[in-house]
Amino acid sequence: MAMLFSKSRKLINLKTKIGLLLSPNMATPFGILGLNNHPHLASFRFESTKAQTQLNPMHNIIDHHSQVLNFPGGEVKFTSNLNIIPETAEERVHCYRVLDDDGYPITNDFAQIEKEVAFKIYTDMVTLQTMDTIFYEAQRQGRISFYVTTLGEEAINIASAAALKTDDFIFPQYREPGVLLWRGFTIQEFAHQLFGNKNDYGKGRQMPIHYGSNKHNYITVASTVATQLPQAVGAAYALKMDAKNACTIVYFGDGGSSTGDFHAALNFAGVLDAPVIFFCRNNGFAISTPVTDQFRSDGVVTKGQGYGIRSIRVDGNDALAVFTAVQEARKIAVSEHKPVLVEALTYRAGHHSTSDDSTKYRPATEIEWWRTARDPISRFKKWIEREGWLNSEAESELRSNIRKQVLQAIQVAEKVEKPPIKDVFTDVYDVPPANLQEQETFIRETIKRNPQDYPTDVPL
Ligand SMILES: Cc1ncc(C[n+]2csc(CCOP(=O)(O)OP(=O)(O)O)c2C)c(N)n1
Repeated sequence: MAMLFSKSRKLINLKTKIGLLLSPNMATPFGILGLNNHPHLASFRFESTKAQTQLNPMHNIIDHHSQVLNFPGGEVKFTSNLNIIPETAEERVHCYRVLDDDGYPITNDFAQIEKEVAFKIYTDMVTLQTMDTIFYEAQRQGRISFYVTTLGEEAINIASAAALKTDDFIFPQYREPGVLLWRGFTIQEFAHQLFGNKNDYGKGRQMPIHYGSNKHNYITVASTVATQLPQAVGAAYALKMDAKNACTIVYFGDGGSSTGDFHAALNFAGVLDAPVIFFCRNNGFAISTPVTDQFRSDGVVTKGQGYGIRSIRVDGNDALAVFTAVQEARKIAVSEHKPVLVEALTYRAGHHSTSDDSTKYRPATEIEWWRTARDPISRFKKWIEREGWLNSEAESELRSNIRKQVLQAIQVAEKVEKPPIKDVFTDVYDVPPANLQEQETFIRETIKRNPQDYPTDVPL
């Protein structure tokens, strides 16, 4: 107690000395010392109510040049209000939507969309959903080793892809195969990758769902969370340097926004004016971590301003809203060379992956509600039906057609030979270094000694 008392006495003495030595708002080696801002020091100067009512901070700022701090990056106004900025705004950032839950437009303020584009958005969302259902089952039957569904995020995948141009580069996380589907990657190509056969462009060296396509400007999935964010900024900067009429888009989850890569990427993009769209799929969970344990901010959208980046929050289960927002973001990125942050609010309606059981950490009723009442596909379907662009006959034909294609693709991919063992050692070095050669010799000798432990369908 005594020690505390003597410390606070020292503090008071120090304040008094500073008060005598420095005039208000005088520069110190530690920055500008706003003594007027200090409640104790300010209060004895303006004791009367009259004096306080005469005190007009705006008057000081406008009339006295000394009340403005000419700081690198721009002028900063001084204030005598000791105002600690609250942690969040009074109201959460609003969420832009076009269609209500019943598929009725609530506004005319959305991008006009051609019948063919709308129909393709619907077809591709249904294709994605069908692929997810059947490939997920194939994993459960032990035919593929792993799978990740996009259930509930079909509108995000397809409508965002529809708003881009083919020259734009895609930097996916792993829950955006729909963007690749939109660009023409076939169901068969997806199946080859999942089965890791010799037609897989990754030559079976990656886990299932790590798709990539040179042809479609789709950078290969890397499952290290958020690693794609700084890469997308670098690529966007290169596009700007080369005066290309294109941007990059990078997808990531709410979990990804907690990484250092996210913050570094936003800062670089803001400073370099890189034409990149940051697309956050805020689906409520990072595996079992809910957003309430992920950040204290109002989601991810508010982080854009912290880096000087424009941002919008959008209903991720509303295909028209996602399409409109990304189209607008692309305009800004390409014509103004500015990054934009889009936060799409959605819900991961499936498990995180085939290695997860999400009913262990969230109620089954909640999952069911999002799957039914907030399903993005049925909402969009109601809208295109009312537009007269889809009827129930076309719908059931479409669904059975896609189902057949996915089943057929599995049968084909399953029979295709696996890539040869030599492919494990190629494509990184022009001439394999000694250690790789040594490892190749070692594995070949081991297989020879223990053939029964190695798959027979991998050519040596
Ligand atoms: C750097 C890194 N840390 C941890 C993991 C393990 N991991 C894989 S997915 C995932 C959750 C990511 O959640 P989010 O970014 O919200 O995306 P979502 O799966 O919800 O789409 C984690 C922690 C990883 N792959 N990479």
